[in-house]
Amino acid sequence: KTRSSYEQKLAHAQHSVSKKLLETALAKKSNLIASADVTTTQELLALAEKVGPHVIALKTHIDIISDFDYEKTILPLKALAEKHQFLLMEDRKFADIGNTQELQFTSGVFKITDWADFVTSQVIGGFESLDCFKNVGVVAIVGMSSKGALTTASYREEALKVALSHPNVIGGVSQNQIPEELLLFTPGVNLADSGDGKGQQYNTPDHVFKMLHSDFIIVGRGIYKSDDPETAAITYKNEGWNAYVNSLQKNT
Ligand code: UP6
Repeated sequence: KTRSSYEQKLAHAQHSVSKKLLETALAKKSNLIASADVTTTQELLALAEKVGPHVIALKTHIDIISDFDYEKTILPLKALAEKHQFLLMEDRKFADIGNTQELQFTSGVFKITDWADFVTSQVIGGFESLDCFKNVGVVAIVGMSSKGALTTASYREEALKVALSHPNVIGGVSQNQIPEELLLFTPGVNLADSGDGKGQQYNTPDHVFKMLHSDFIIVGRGIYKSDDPETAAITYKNEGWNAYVNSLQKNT
């Protein structure tokens, strides 16, 4: 089975965030999303500055930032995203009824709706639970990378039905192939480790582009825990891009 190129996906993309991601990937020759799982504003901004030129998006877990302050955390982060041309992906993994998700998305201290370009959401709450994410792209959690995850084949099949039919959804997180109409975001990527002793399971960029037809790789500790995060980001960017190009050539 063949995979589509970014150009082909761009030609069919409906959502503005899908287009922006694919255009950024082609412009930067990168399919790398760095996961900024750091716990202070200073570390977050320092990482964004270093890896920004090499990534298409920075993925946050904004609720782990101990000293979160909208003005001091988000405003400079947005400025760095503009400067280095990357998108902001908030990995909130919403998992509630629509009304609660809407409150979690728009209110509280994080006000995710004001700054995220796209967010992750479980689809366990059903189709209408995703209606509130009007001004962003949604990446549906279809399958998880951790050992023993309950995202079985039948769950994934139902999750994909919701993802494919909802206009706010741009793609899915999965460790399996998903339909071409969706962008595939794959976490659990690390060149050095096979796991973390806490259930995480890792694959290489080569594996995920060839076997899963991933579009974008998400790398956390492989980059931010490295002694030199910028060099690590460049390594993952180049590995990811070469793996993508090779996965296209397998078609011919
Ligand atoms: N993530 C996964 N697996 C999933 C979904 N999301 O690892 O199925 C997220 C984690 C973390 C990042 O919440 O932020 O991707 C992976 O980080 P790591 O590379 O340091 O393991």
